[in-house]
Amino acid sequence: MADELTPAVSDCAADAAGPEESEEPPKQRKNGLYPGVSDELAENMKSGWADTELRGLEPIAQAAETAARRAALSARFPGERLVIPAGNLKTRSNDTDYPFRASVEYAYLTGNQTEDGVLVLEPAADGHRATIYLLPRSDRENGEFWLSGQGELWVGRRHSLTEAAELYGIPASDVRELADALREATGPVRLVRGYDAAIEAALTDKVTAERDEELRVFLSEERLVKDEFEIGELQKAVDSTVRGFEDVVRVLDKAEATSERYIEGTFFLRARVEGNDVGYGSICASGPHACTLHWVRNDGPVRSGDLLLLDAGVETHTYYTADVTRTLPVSGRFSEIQKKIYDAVHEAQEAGIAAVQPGAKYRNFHDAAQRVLTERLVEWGLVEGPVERVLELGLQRRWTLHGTGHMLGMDVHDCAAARVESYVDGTLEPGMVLTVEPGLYFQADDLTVPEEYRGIGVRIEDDILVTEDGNRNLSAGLPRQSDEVESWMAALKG
Ligand SMILES: [Mn+2]
Repeated sequence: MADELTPAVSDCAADAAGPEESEEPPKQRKNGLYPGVSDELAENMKSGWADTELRGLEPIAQAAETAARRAALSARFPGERLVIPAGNLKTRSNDTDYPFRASVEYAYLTGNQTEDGVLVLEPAADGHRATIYLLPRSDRENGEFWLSGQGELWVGRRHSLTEAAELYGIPASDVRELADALREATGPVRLVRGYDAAIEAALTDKVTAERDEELRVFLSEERLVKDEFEIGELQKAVDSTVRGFEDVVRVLDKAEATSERYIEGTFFLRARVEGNDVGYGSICASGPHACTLHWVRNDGPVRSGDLLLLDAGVETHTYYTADVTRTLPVSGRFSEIQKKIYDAVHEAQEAGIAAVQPGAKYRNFHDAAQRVLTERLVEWGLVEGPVERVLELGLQRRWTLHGTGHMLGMDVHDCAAARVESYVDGTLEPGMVLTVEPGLYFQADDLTVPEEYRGIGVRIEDDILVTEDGNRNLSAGLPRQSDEVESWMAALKG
């Protein structure tokens, strides 16, 4: 990346106070420009640029859905000002930032993903009037365009406020005026916290933690049932993920020659080419690493004869992510003990998926899968029965470790702020999308199981849509049954 101008520019024209300045006062502070920029160059840079304003833009594909989501939010909090920030860039180190991802709440309600953006719903006679506050195009007159770190010459062209209003179907204003406006505003206000420190500071005397939490909870619960646009995006995410898993199988020999990183990189390529990113750090866990639930270091060897647990998901450009796990024999063929454990997990997953039904309790699919796993553990003599006793005491959890699934959407663990009664203790409804992902994990140092089990971890995870009359497996494009996994791998490895 270019950095020749960065040290001077990063402080920006308006608040320039670099160490050199104390010794030699800048000549051109009146323009907000930097020392070293001649009047002639400054003048030259102001003009000679084409008009690039885009006219007659079509609204984004989900404009109708985002409007409906804002209408539901408006109806829940009548007469109150609602402030939903996108968030700001976060420093990675020195002058480099992490890739920006807008807050889920902001992106869900606007379809926009710009850093520093803020959605405000102002109380109006008939509900609320929405405005998105954004940074406008860079000014070329004052040099911001090329001298500011936020200038478009450095970070790329932004949409003008007029363009943004057309795209998102929401009037747009300059975000640099918002903090002052909020400071002066009167009347009840609620804020989604945790994303934008400047906006929070402006509202600090006007908001309470309890009332803000109610807003956050509502926005999490609003996302429990997905609309048609969201279901389409989740299917796209899954379809790209299926292709990413196929990519990985094709390069397993290269992973064997290098490390788990080859698998991570291969999947990431698919995610970046077809989507926005991976929805979470890919878990590329070979051999005993499969028993570490969130193994994302991915720096271990990949050995023929071991299992590879790959838990990965592509995130679409609109932020919807898949969350899929397959446990694959690196060689292409399961050993006898691997197949025995794998088939038990598969059987448990089938029972779990069957329990995903509209009107069913959310907990049912977890209970169904846990029961099957427990039956096998008792049958194999790893824990003393009867099954009811083991389930009651939770003894199976030494090897099943985690819950059997979660809601899926713009967050991989979606709707996390929803109340217990509307999520974990709630009832499944058509339009909900959740993962079903039982597993069995025998740690390499678990002396309570025979040696042949140790170091084997198996999880199978699919993304399931609750429909009017049952469910649909969005990730059915990847085989799960052990024989089918083997023939699928054989075909891909060629
Ligand atoms: Mn998951």
